[in-house]
Amino acid sequence: LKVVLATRNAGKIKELNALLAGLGVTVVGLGEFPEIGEIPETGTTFLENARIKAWAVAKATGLVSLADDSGLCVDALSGAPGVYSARYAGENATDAANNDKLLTVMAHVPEGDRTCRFVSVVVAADPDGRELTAEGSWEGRVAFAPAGDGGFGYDPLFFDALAGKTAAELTPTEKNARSHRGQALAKLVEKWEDWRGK
Ligand code: ITT
Repeated sequence: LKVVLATRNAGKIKELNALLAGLGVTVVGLGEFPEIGEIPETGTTFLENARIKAWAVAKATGLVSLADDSGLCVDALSGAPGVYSARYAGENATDAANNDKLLTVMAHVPEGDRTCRFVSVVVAADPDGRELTAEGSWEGRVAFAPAGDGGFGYDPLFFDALAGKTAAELTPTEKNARSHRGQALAKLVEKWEDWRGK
C-alpha cells in the first residue's frame, strides 16, 4: 500500500517516516505531486485541520493519505498558540521567530505557571471515503531559554521534566518514544489493520 504524507514540514516528515517504518507501507511525500498547492488550514481545532489536509491530498492523489495537525498549548496563554503554532509570529514565520515570540510573551511567567503540552491529531483518509483518526499529547514546561539542536519547531523550549531535558536535547528515537506525534501514531498503527479490512 502506498501512503502519501500530507505535510510539507520537514521535521514531521522525518518523524512520521520513522514511526511508520514497521507498518509495511510505502511512504511517499508531497514532492511527488507538485500540482498540489497550499492547502488553507481554515479549521479552529487540530482535528478539523488534520481532516482538511488529509482529505485534500487523498482526493488529489487517489491514494491513502496521512496528515498531522499539531501544536503547543500553553496554560498561561489559555491554550495559545495551539492550532496557530506554525504562524504564531506571523504568516510563514520561521521556527526561530515563533520561539522568540513565545519567550518574550512568557518572560514574566514564573516557573510553576509554565505548564504546556504538545498535541498531535493524525488523520488517515482513504479516497474510498473512510478515515481513521488518533490523538496524542505530551506534557512539559516552557523553558526560560532554548536548549538543544535536535527536532524542530518549539522543541528547544519544551522542557520534559521526566527526561530532565528539552525535546531538542532528546535523540530522535527518544523523542518519538514519548512525543505527542509518537503516541498518536502508535494508536493509529494499532487500529490500522482493522481499518484496512485485513
Ligand atoms: P503541515 O501543515 O504542512 O503539516 P505545519 O508546520 O504548518 O506543516 P501545523 O499547522 O500542524 O503544521 O503546525 C504545527 C506547528 O506546531 C509546527 O510548525 C511547530 O511549530 C509546532 N509543533 C508541532 N509538533 C512539534 C514538535 O514535535 N516539536 C516542536 N514543535 C512542534
